[in-house]
Amino acid sequence: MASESLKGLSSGASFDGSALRIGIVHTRWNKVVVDALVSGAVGKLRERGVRQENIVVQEVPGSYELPYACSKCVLASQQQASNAAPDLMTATTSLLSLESVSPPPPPPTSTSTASTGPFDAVIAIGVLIKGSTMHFEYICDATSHALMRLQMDAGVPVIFGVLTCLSDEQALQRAGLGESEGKHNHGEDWGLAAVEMGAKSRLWA
Ligand code: DLZ
Repeated sequence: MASESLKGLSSGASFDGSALRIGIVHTRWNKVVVDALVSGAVGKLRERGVRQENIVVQEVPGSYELPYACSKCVLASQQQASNAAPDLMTATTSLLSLESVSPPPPPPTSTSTASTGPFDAVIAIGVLIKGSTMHFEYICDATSHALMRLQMDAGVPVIFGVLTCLSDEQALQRAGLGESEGKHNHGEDWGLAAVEMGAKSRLWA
């Protein structure tokens, strides 16, 4: 297996996440693995200074739903920033919950810690495991293309946190679980990638 430096993962630069707002959308499918990946991502976000209230986590059924949900999160946060939409994307309300939309929420108080504003990056996290039909290929293809299209169209970095595995063992290993010696939690890489891309996209604005 290639070393971290050969793969380009290790870098001297460390980016400051203290001003960033990051969305995470994850699946319920393959929950054990997904939970470990989400923890890995959140851990690195926090390590790089992203404030807890600036990390917004949303859940969807499966990977096929990730592009739509990420798109809604990105758009809602951008509209909210321009005061054109109700406050759907704070850390304490759920975008996908009708209760957060109607009745209207009370005005924010000075003690509220919920953050608002556009996301600097969104991480889409899911785990696809190949079965005996073509389902896997279709979902991998559709999901990866739609997530790429989203970041190009919305101008917001979308981190591809979708494992496309040929076995349960591969999935466990890539979430830092199981017995394998080479195990590594890829969620950590996605957290770091989100901070780097979020910081860079501010510089490039
Ligand atoms: C249906 C399905 C299957 C068979 N496998 C997975 C999987 O391994 N990982 C995953 O994230 N989702 C899977 N799904 C669910 C689909 O992504 C999607 O939720 C449903 O087809 C409903 O649109």
